[in-house]
Amino acid sequence: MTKLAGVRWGSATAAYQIEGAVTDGGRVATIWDEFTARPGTTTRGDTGAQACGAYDDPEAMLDAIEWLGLETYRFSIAWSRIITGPDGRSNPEGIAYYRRILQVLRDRGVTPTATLYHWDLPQWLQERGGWTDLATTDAFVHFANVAARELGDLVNDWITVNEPFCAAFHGHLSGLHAPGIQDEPTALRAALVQLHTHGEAVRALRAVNPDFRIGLALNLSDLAPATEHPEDLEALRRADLVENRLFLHTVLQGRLPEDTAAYFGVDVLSGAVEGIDVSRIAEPLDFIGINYYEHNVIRAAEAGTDVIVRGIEKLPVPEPRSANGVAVRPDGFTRVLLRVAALAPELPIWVTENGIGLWDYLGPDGMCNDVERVAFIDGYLDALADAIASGARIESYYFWALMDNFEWAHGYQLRYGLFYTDYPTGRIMPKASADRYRVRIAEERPDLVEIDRRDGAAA
Ligand code: IFM
Repeated sequence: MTKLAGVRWGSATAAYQIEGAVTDGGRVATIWDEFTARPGTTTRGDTGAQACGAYDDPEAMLDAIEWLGLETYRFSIAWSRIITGPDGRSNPEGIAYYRRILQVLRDRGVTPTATLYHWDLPQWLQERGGWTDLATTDAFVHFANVAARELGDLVNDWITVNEPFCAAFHGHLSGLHAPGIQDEPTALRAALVQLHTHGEAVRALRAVNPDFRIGLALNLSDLAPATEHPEDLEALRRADLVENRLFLHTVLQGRLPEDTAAYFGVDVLSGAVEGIDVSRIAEPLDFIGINYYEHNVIRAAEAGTDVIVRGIEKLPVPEPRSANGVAVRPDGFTRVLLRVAALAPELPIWVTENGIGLWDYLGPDGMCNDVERVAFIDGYLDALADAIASGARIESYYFWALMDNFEWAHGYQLRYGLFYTDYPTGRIMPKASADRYRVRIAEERPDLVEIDRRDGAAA
């Protein structure tokens, strides 16, 4: 038995990042269509209008999943393709698209995990208040119901919301993400309305089918203080509140961290929780999804430079790091997983995302030799094994991403894929990291991928 025995192997994508065809098939506009149309919001003015073309032609993507030997594939269902407006009418074309994908996955023995909210709020809901308005919860519950009824015979595993921290604080405070608002009370409200929506959606999904497995995906950071001085420790506590505890503790314990009111202010907090029963957010889950990317060293700074947390500075991280300056710290991954395991020892953990952004390119031989991502895979799988050895109940691991795609404000420049996407043609081809991930899967599960014993490579 290997140190990673029992883990299900997967990879992930999200609708707006891969589908394109934003005006086709009855899809309605989302906040990302509106945001990316504003000048200066994304690198080079990139938008998701074309992305990887996975709406028009999902075949190459489905073949890539099979070639890697994945047991499970995480994707997201575009709300805007399923529900077309305030009257709640569903769209048969959108439903048929996801049924087609799910049927192919089933035929090929791949278990799907469907994310319901991966940041693509329909624009008509934004115009009515978006994530600050509890009517958005009702609309989401309706969407979840329709998705569960129409697709639930083909998908059993559901993620309600993906990274509510980013949607709340990048969408409504730093303004780096759609809808591009910059206001702290609005951001806190958006965080709590999403968490409340998550709780309501779990109940709605269970009412459709009590056998569904349901969780959410939280991005958590590993944080360390720059020094042991009280000011730095206090700065660390603030960063940990906003980036981690506000989400993790509320979802698992049904109460806000004690320092929430002190940080945001009593009045702001009472506005943010209006109409929300926080205790109902902690609906029992079948798994908790963790997206791990960030390790940061935090220092107190009067004129803080962080775009989200007041009075802190994140120190530049040493090499190795990603192209966008994120630390490569597998030990941080182990720590985050063990932290979650300590809070909820019985709850299975699914690593719903883990990956690295690089400026990948094709060499003269037409291959993408992404050696940093190859090393990343080995380092982070070792870190996963360490977490398991120390008692974390890890059930699944999804590499982000299956293929290069629209990386939000970074557009198409920053690449995360195991497969290289040639955007002009829509072709995808395996990078060195795809070979490596495939070999690692084959080593763990020879029944999924055949290894050519002559050279150690997957056949
Ligand atoms: O591409 C994103 C994804 O949509 C959410 N998690 C982080 C990824 C890399 O930035």
